[in-house]
Amino acid sequence: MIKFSIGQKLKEIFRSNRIDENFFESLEDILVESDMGIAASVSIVQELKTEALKRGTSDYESLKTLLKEVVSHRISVYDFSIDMGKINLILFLGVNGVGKTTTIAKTAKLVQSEYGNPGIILSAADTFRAAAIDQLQIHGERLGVRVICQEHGSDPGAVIFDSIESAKARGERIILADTAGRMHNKANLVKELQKIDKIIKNRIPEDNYMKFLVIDSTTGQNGLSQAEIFHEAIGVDAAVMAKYDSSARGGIAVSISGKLGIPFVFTGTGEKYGDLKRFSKKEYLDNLLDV
Ligand SMILES: Nc1nc2c(ncn2[C@@H]2O[C@H](COP(=O)(O)OP(=O)(O)OP(=O)(O)O)[C@@H](O)[C@H]2O)c(=O)[nH]1
Ligand SMILES: [Mg+2]
Repeated sequence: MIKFSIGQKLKEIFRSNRIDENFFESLEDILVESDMGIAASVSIVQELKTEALKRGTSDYESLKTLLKEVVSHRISVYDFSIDMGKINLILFLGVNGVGKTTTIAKTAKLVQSEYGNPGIILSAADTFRAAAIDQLQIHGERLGVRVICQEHGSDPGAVIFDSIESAKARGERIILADTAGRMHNKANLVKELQKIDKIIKNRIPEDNYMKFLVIDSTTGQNGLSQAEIFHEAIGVDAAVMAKYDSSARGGIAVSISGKLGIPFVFTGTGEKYGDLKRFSKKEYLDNLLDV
């Protein structure tokens, strides 16, 4: 796996430059290149400059540690837990292809390994894409969890409603709901999500309802505009950094968390069920900034 390493590049510019204006300019370019976005990169460099000057930082290791600190303030982490006394619903959001359905299956596996068997339902509320329901059913069979679905093209809100009623009737504790990443247009998608959100809000207490946005970490700054759209539409509680095993630059997390205040909950590191970890800020920063 070839990772984009800010640390490597930092070392290179550190060798050729003293810590001066040129150095900070080059650093800004590197941060932009890592997908942090221009606004975040400028403000990080500004803060680093001020702090470095104040502390009299002049060697590579101290500067890197300071950079880690400055970036760290811009990332928050979501503390995921399940309330075993009630029904919990996680709605998975994201544009098509980012890894929603796979992340749902992996989340089911993670919950099984951490909580035993709390009674999990996969809710096939992506009724837009023909194969989506089958895909979820296959995961359900493999993982030994129930899948609630209706026909392709049916009302996603009705699927969610059924899932909640069914979980209530059977005492199941966690509903992982898929959603369509694409509709005929953006306005339709937003309207549909708002409808689903209302149905859930009327039935599940706020603390037990989580909205996780899946971000494909290889898509770069596009991820920020996606986050803005979903966050504005229904509010996102946390984001999942999917496909982080590929040669993702990863700076997008700084952009999303820093600008929108959305914390990160999981990191997807492959296609197998076990390839989902709780997001670790330390690991993320080490990956991004160490050589
Ligand atoms: N390498 C890698 N591949 C992943 C990861 N997560 C998902 N994928 C792959 O990405 C592709 C798309 O994943 P899906 O889960 O179908 O994505 P989706 O968002 O549900 O897509 P739509 O239903 O079409 O909107 C699949 O081939 C997955 O195996 C990951 O963390 N790492
Ligand atoms: Mg899907």
